[in-house]
This record gives sequence, structure tokens and C-alpha cells, in this order.
Amino acid sequence: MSDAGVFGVAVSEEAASLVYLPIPWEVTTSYGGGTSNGPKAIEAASIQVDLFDSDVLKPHEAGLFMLPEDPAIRAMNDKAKGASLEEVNAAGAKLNEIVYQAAKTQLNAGKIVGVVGGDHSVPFGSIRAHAEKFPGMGILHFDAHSDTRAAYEGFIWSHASILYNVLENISGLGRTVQVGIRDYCEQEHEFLAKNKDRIRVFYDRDLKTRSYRGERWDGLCEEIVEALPETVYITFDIDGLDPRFCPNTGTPVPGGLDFSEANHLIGAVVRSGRKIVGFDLNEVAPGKDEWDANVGARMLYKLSGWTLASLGKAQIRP
Ligand SMILES: [Mn+2]
Repeated sequence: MSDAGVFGVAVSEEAASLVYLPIPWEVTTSYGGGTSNGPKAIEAASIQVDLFDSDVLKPHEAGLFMLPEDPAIRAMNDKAKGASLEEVNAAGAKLNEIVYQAAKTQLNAGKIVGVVGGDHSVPFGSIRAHAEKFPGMGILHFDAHSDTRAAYEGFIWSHASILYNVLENISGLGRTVQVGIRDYCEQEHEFLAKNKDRIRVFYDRDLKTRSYRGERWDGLCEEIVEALPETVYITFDIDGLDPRFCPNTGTPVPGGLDFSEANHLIGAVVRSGRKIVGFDLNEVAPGKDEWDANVGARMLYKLSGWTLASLGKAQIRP
């Protein structure tokens, strides 16, 4: 790894406004693997991202720092993969505690926290830490999957259950808004219908149909943003994007958002005056070339810039 640091910005942890927690974890992966190598691949690809951003003025000047991977997490991941259901569930609970403590430590030090997965089970502890610090915080969830399955395949802390676990176990949350959803089962459909007020779902099919009939993406973004409270946490599963942006992700689904559409929506959150208080990026799995990691690094930079801008630590480009 380059000594230059993530995005080629040489900055100390102390001087950074935004600290990334890389979590090499994919214990409950159900289909394609490789997301535990996401953080390292994204860090390597980040060197190629130009620091000039078209939306936000010099996001890097606020200081971006990625912690080193915790070898204990990697060891836990390797040990739990293929272990018994009971052991996997115990390992997941342990990881949640580690990520919770790590995020809480950074939040208490006044840092903005961005978790880099790993599969989508990874951010639970960070969302818990953010919800404690920012009561009433809503969640903007980009994903092809609703991730509201109860213990998928028996795994309590499954990547396919992250939003179910968040909504069932974390109190004091504002509304969750899901975007890009196009893969969900009967149980999830019922769960979503039962929790209509807590979760607003903007299904991919509906967004596409409305745009085919002439509605503009900008107007749809306005409607999505209005469903969110004033304080927002973003959980970004890369497979919310069209699979051409993430061909090696674990569970790709045709359809989804363009990179620019997702970026425009995050920008709309910030332009509305809402504050993005934290985020995670997950399910990026490097392939034989660096395309997936390249897209991941660029989305990470966009998420970082918009988050900093929303908190007054960077300026939106005039
Ligand atoms: Mn997904």
C-alpha cells in the first residue's frame, strides 16, 4: 500500500475530520464472495481518484484518513467462514460490538465516521453509535435488496438482514428511506407494508416507470429527500447501482441507479439543508481488474465530499 494514504492525501488521524473504518468481513455471504477484500482494493484504487471534485470544493482539505485494517477482524472473518450457525451468529455479535466501539471512539473524538465494508452486515455497530449520538437520525439506504429479512438462512447478523436488525434493535431512529430496491421476498414485502411509516421504499420499478412517463429525476429526488428527517445517515450498498458499476459484487441484480443519479440524490439531500452525519459503503468486491474498486473509491469520495459539505466543513462548488 502507498504511504500516501487514502486518496493520496497524507494526513494524520489527529488532523483528519473524516475517518474511515475498513472492515474486512463477509462471514454470511450467500452468493459471490470477495467483499472482505473491498476496503484494501478501494484504498488502492483511491490513489487514482482526482482530488478535484465536480460537486464539492476540495473535500480532501478537511482531512481524510483511513485506519489500518484490524488483523483481529480479518482473523475472526477467516475463522467464522464456514463455521457452525451458532459460531457465525456469535462472531457477528462480536463484530457488531467491535464496530460500535470503534465508531463511538471516533465520534467522541469529534470525527465524522465512514465505514468501508465488507458485506452489508458490517455497519450495524456504526449505525447504533450514530443513532445514540444523533437521536432522530434517519437512514437513506441505497440497495438492490431491501435487507429486511429476519435471520436469512439462520444467520442473525446476515448481510441480507441489516435493515431488519437496525429497525428491530436500534431505538430512537427517524425514518428509513430505501432507494433502488428491486429484489425482496414475501416476508420482506409484508414487513415493509407493516412498517410503512418507519420505512419509505422507493422501488426501482416505480422510479423507472415514473421517469419513463416523463417525470424528471430531480423532482423524484426532491420527493425522496422530503421523506427524510433533518439528520441523515447513508448506508450505501454498491449493488443499488446498475451492475455495470459493480460486476463483481456478491448479489448483483439488473436495473438500479446510474452512478450520476445516486450522486445527484445525495447532492439533493445536502442542498435541502439536511445534515449527513455518517455513512458506510459496502458490498464492493474487487474483480480481476480494478473497475469495481475504482467505482467504489469514486463513490467513497462523493459520499465524503457531500457529507463534509452538509456539515459546513467543505463548500458546494458554486
Ligand atoms: Mn444489496
